[in-house]
Amino acid sequence: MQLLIATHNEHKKEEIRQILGKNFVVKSLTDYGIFDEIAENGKTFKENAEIKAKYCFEKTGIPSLGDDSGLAVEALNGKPGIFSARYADDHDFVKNIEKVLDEMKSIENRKAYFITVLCYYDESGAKFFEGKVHGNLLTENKGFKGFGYDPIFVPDGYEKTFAEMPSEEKNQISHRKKAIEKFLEFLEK
Ligand code: ITT
Repeated sequence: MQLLIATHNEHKKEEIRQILGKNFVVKSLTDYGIFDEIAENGKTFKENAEIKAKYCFEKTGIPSLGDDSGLAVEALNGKPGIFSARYADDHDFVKNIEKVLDEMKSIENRKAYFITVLCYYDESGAKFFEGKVHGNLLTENKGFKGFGYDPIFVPDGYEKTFAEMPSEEKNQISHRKKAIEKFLEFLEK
């Protein structure tokens, strides 16, 4: 099956490609020469995932998968949430982590979760799939793999951050993996 991944984020695309496996021909926006900044002005992960997937399906006619994701920190009332990519500065992972750690200074409750909402869009319209992974935030960065907030997030049941795991390990337990599993179950029906 051919699938267009509606993202400009290469890390996300690569994780999605790895998780989907061999039965999918994964195309990126670059493959279709789409460099447009897609305005993510939704108020929820779901709305933003649909904006991306719908835009790409309407532009290409190829079934499209939008991924809107982020980190929700309990003590920060769910922030950075839908603003995860631009919490301190647009796609500046270093500054975004610094802001979260700064706001979490001297806060003992370190609970947080990653969430992905996928929107699959084809001629039948939109379908949604959600995945979450719970864990705790460190007080400083550990590890260099992955992207975004991976260096400060330790998933429950582990003693290392997502950024210390090989991609295969993160991709077996992540929010993205859980959402994609639900998408694959839907396709099998
Ligand atoms: P597209 O909109 O082009 O897909 P994006 O990076 O802007 O790319 P989002 O708006 O969904 O995507 O923002 C997601 C942000 O949440 C991302 O930039 C990271 O900061 C964070 N994030 C999402 N998934 C993550 C993961 O698996 N590990 C670490 N951080 C993640």
